[in-house]
Amino acid sequence: MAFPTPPACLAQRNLRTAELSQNTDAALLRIYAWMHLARTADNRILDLFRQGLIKGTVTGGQGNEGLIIPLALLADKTTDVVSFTHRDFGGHLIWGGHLCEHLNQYFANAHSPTKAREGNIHHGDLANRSLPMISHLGAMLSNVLGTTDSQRRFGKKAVGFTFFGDGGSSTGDIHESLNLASLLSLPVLFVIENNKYAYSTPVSEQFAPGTELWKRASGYGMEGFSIDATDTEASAKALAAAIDKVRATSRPLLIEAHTLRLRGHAAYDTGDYLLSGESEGFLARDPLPKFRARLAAAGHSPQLDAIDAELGAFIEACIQISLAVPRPDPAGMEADLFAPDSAPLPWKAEPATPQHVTMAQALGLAHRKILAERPESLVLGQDIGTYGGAFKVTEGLLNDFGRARVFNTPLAESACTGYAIGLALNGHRPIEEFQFADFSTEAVTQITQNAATYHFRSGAAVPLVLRLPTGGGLTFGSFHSQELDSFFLAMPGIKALYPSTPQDAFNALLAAYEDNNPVLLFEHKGLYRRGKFNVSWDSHYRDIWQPNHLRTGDYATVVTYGEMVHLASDAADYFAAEYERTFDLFDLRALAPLQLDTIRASLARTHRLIVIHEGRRTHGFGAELVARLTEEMFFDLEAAPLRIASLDLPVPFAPELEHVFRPTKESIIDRIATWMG
Ligand SMILES: Cc1ncc(C[n+]2csc(CCOP(=O)(O)OP(=O)(O)O)c2C)c(N)n1
Ligand SMILES: [Mg+2]
Repeated sequence: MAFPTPPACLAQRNLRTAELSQNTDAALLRIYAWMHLARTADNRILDLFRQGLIKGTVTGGQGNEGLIIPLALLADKTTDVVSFTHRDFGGHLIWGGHLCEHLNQYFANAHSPTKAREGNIHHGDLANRSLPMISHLGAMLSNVLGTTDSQRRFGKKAVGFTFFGDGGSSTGDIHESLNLASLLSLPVLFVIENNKYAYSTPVSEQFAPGTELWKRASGYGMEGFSIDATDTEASAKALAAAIDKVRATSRPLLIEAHTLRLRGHAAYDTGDYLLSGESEGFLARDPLPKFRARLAAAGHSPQLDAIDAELGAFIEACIQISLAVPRPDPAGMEADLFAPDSAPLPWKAEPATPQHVTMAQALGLAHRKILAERPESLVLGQDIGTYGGAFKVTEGLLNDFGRARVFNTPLAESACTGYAIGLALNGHRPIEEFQFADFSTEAVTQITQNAATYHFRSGAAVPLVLRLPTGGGLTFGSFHSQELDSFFLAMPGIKALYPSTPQDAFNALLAAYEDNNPVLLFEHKGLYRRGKFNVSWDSHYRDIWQPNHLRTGDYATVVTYGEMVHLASDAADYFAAEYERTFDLFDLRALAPLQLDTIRASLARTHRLIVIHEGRRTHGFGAELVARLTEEMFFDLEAAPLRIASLDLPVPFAPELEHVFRPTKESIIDRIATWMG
């Protein structure tokens, strides 16, 4: 069914700064119309929730319109970047789309912009750089930084808009993002929506008495000020000047907007915790009636009445249309987890002659090739510039490709990963090095909840390579030695490669780079300098997504990856020599998605399975491999599968302890010999 035609008062979604002084009343009436739309729609959404027609919960923006409506009207929707919060429904309405489309999101029906995979206000408009929110407060700030930077790199004079509440102001991501924006000099307007409460927690329990959040700006080297967002006209003028300034200076700016949350935290909130008279005080400051009274006093009552009537009828008509849309179809959910495979990039057949290199150098070569041939590529990470990275993988790249494309990041894994996600959403393809895989736990939300879920919930691709120097055996202790493969891959939406040779590492970086999804590249630190081998252009580089059948044998099928490939290979030599028993040996290479066809075929022949990995045993990657292969191959198996892994402990420091902690050639031989009986 066709969408109802919006009334004329909604015809314009833009407001220029000059209009506020030269054509003030028309500008203010435009603001009023969108405020009234947002308020009425928010109220109706609450009704529909209470009638059971909307599920989950709804968090209204009632009281926040004096901020979000002028801001969204003033933004340049053809260039700017935004990520609205749960109080910003009015912003969504202005940024793009028809009210029916937004209602479809709330009804979670077949036409929902998130395909009903996300609820209430968790949608965006990626074609127009409105980045959808995830629930995790603070997580979207860095995404806005990345997409805004990407816009600037493409020559667009964009401004980024990002929001957080008085509660969200306490999260680490907020601090990391403010610092990062200032450091990189990004044109981002940070807006604090201070409505005095975070759910039931008052600001007095959020930060120390006397704290004024906007004053934090100076600590980050940026300008900041506060506004009273219940005074819509003043708020519009202050926002207009701020946006112009950010656009012109390319410096970030922090505004603390004193705003209101008139309907409590969410639909179910009883507001019992409010102090006596507080609620009445909020209502007395409600921006909408105040603004209406100001316009009525200027003689605009007839227009205001007409706007109210037209919008009321429009909203009801839209609700009826959206209510009639069918329920969503579960078909296609699994296929949508990952962005579809991309065509191979037109790589040059270089290096044509083999280079005799270590794995670290092979990865360096792959970076060099990508930076030389792919203008959208960027390399970032701690100490990866002049220093060349903790493992010297990126050595020389800064010198050859410049600081704009190869740059150090501050010690802020979460915001830097969020920033990389933002870059990836807008046509850049970042490769981010974590100094040690262990530090990626600082970015777990960005990796597993944000990047990994993006395609499923929005249809947008996040082509992002996260390089993780991994593994133990080097006396680095608990926090520089871990295998985090099964930790991350317990979450859906992430691909992962784990090469064991220099050529595979070279191929893996190219394959990961051209994939349209977040790809974890596990690089075992013990392999970085385990001898030099020939590496050259390999047109079959995408085979890295398949297991490599390294040895043929008939006694058992051994599945392993990473450094363990070499230990397993040595063990296989031993068994061939001492026991005259041979193994089919597979280097898995791709941990996600799993490709097990050749391994199943092998098992059908050998009837015995051995899985070896360096990660811990319990909930380790082997648990999944053994479970899956046993489920599928149970009647082919002649013995219980053997799982060889590290102990269920933190990685111990001293060599004598670490030697016992993780599999060694000797312990692998012992375990297999015992298992063979
Ligand atoms: C990191 C994180 N922790 C907890 C929550 C649960 N939660 C959702 S909204 C909210 C309160 C947020 O308060 P504030 O930032 O002031 O925004 P407001 O809702 O007042 O606009 C909380 C605790 C969350 N979404 N994210
Ligand atoms: Mg709040």
